[in-house]
Amino acid sequence: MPSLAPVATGTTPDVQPVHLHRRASAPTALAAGPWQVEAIQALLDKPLMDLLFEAQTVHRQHWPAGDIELATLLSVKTGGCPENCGYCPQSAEFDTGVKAEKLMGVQEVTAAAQAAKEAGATRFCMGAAWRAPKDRDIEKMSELIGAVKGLGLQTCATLGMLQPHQALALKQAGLDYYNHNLDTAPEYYTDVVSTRQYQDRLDTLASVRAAGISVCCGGIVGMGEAPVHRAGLIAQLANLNPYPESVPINSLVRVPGTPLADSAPIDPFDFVRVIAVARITMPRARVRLSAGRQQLGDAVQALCFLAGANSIFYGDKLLVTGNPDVAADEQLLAKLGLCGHRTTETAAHGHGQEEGAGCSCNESC
Ligand code: SAM
Ligand code: DTB
Ligand code: SF4
Repeated sequence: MPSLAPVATGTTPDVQPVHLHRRASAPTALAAGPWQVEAIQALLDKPLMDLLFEAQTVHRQHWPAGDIELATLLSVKTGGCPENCGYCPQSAEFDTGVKAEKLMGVQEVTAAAQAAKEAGATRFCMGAAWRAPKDRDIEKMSELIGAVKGLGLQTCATLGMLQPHQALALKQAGLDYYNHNLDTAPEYYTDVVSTRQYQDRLDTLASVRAAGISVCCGGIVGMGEAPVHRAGLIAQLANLNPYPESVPINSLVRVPGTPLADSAPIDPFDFVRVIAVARITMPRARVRLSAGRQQLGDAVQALCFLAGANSIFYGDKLLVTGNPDVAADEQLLAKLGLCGHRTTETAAHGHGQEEGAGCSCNESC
């Protein structure tokens, strides 16, 4: 039975013994007991070069060098959400200019997924601005999932809170991953959203896991949280048992009209630190450098890859906000000698290729 109770988080930054090499061949059971928040904070506080070296060392023990997963997002049901997540442009409570739309049809979604595939994406993630889908929404989503799966893409969806029978229906429809973020530490959660509880998120994650769907779960930094809250978020993620297969780390996109629009931007090196600590604590997870890449610039993104990020959102748009365009990402990956094209995961070693050029990864791209 997965253990999904919130882990007690301390606030003292006492330095505890840090276990840097908890190796696990797959994101299954916790190898060496739960991560303590203090131990994670000690990692976050390390001299940056030491932290990067450590993270890259762990990365190379578990992943081929240079392999970057490309995941494309599509907002299939935009706006009008009844939740009040303080970061989100799609909440009906905030005046952000995002209009509520109906769920997209199968033809439009299939065309977008086909275009993403042709551009090189291997995963297609459909997002809906729902608090919790109704059963009839799950039926319609099942049709979309089947169509995307039929193109040979990995499927991912993020639809809000799920009941166990809904997760099972999505699994049957062919859903590979479900994205449901914990967003921040439990202690900071009520500062960000009041229309649901942290435990609601954990319950949905348990339903997803129980249905046999791979878990995509991460968070956002730059929401005014303290460093201890970043450590608390990573502890929550790393202590999920098993930890998520995909861990998206978002840098807040400050959208005018949202309560968090005036948050002080995070120091880019602190963002890199969070990526590095995600890599060290969850060695076999795909750590995704997610929202906020437009603000980071090429050099900081390169540091994120050095810190162990091995996935990006790929395509000109996230859900409703912008993302670096495909041409810019192709150039960046080529400049860095990273292999972002047509890499696919295999159960055996997490990396397989259909084709690729100029790649520096250790496999025969
Ligand atoms: N409604 C569903 C839910 O909340 O799980 C799915 C869509 S929601 C937009 C998916 C995730 O996007 C959120 O959990 C949050 O982590 C991220 N997100 C939303 N707005 C963001 C922003 N302005 N900046 C960074 N990440 C954001
Ligand atoms: C995730 O962690 N980040 C993505 C995806 N999962 C669904 C969403 C980012 C949203 C950024 C703001 C927007 O465009 O709505
Ligand atoms: Fe709704 Fe999801 Fe946005 Fe929260 S993050 S307001 S649940 S769409």
